[in-house]
Amino acid sequence: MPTVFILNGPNLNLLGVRDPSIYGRDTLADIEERCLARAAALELQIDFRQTNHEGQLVDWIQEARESADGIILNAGALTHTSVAVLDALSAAQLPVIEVHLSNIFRRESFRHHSYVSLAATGIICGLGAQGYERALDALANLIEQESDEANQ
Ligand code: CA2
Repeated sequence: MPTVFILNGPNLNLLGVRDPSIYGRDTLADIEERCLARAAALELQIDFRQTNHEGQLVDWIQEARESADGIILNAGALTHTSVAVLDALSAAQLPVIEVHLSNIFRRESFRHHSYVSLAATGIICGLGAQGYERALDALANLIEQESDEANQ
């Protein structure tokens, strides 16, 4: 079964605890459960992780290069600051879906720029927890397309 790494960056462990008007009421554990159910339906295996540390995120993206078929990434605030995360994603040479719970374009202007987008295949933002499920749908298609092309 193809494997998808679902990686979450700084402060996403606080979901459901504060700011429900921006990020919704789901905790990160709730989002993981929704992803597990959707992945089972799509016949994908997922590895769902969260870290508050930039270097750890870079290490996991490097690991994905070896062990995964695609990446779903909500890099949290590192989205707007981290060239290191961008470089790791570029090196991974995998399909990447960038996810944000909130619509970053309706928020402060510093959230309008994303380094992650420069290496992302696609972006989903503003749909709350549902965005992770839609990202799995998109990755399932991309992974299937890649395997069809490899078998031609
Ligand atoms: O909308 C998103 O998913 C974000 O990636 C969330 C990040 C933010 O820095 C990005 O601009 C957009 C923040 C995650 C922090 O989540 C919290 C949850 C509850 C309470 C405080 C922070």
